[in-house]
Amino acid sequence: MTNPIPGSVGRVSPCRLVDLPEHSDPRGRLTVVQPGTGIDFEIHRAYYIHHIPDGAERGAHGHRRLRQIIIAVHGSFDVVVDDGFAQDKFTLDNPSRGLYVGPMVWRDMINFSPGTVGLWLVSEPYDETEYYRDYETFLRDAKALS
Ligand code: T46
Repeated sequence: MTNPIPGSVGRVSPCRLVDLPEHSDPRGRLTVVQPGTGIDFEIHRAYYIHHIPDGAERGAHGHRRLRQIIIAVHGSFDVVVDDGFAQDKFTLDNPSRGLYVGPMVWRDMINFSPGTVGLWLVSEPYDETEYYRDYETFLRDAKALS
């Protein structure tokens, strides 16, 4: 499951962890997400997941164009990424560190800790036709890219 070359998954644009600027003072910590600070796309939509039942898993899809930063704002979960050639698993457990996932990457979100809130900041408006929901179709198109 673990890829020997970190960040090598993602043939169009590799997946990577992004450290987000954090401002800490006696009142707590404030984290900033802004294009230019490790994020190379304009944010056109945000959504978050919460009240996740024990054992639930999300994802099982890929995107044709969408780029995204995934942040565990509270709690933790794992993101398994797969570009049709290699897989890797990233654990998100720090609200000041996001995971960039680019286009043509299949992803699964698993191992949610109780009370997790996950935030997605993405490059495109919602468009169901932009999703791959069938792994075999994703694999066929991903392999055609090489
Ligand atoms: C992802 C994971 C974590 C909308 O109407 N607008 C939206 O922007 C989104 C993201 C979803 N929806 C509707 C479509 C479905 O009726 O919300 C419902 C659940 O969405 P979906 O089945 O796509 O849920 P997941 O877990 O498969 O995936 C969603 C995101 O689509 C996906 O990009 O990373 O949450």
